[in-house]
Amino acid sequence: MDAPSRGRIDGAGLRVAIAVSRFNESVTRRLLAGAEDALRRCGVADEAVDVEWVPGTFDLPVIAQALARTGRYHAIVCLGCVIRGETTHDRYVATGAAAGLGRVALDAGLPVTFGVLTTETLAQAEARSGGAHGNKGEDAALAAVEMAGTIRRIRASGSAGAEPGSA
Ligand code: INI
Repeated sequence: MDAPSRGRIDGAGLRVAIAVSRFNESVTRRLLAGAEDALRRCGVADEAVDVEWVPGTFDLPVIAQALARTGRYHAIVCLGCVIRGETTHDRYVATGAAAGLGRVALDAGLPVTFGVLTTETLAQAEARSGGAHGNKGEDAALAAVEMAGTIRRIRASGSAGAEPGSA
């Protein structure tokens, strides 16, 4: 079954942090450009977006946590690129990042979105960072704005004393 369509995602008034990995920087710069462009198109002001670079994808969670703890942001977009190597190292990096970012999101009650590519080759990563398969940085930014709006709506209806089931 299809999910309800997103319609226009309104990011006006949101403050968003982007944490981005320097590892595989030729790809992550493209993810970052896609994310920044998507935020702008949603109406998030340029001055309401802060970018923090981290060494690699595995390092994203602790920086996302530090950003979350400032209380300044409605959402955090995390960008990285893990490409399969000769050993299993890449799997530990990607799995650790995914688990860590999920934990930060739940601990903080904030959207912490996963714009991390996990691919077999550089070509696959390029195809997903502004190529034939879109731009996963853009997708992560759109998800962050949508989620921030949903959380805002849920909290507002709660504080307005809505009856359960009345929405
Ligand atoms: N970091 C990445 O972002 N992508 C990779 O493909 C990668 N591999 O395969 O090694 C990678 N490693 C570095 C890692 O993210 C940390 O920066 C490092 O382990 C220090 O904590």
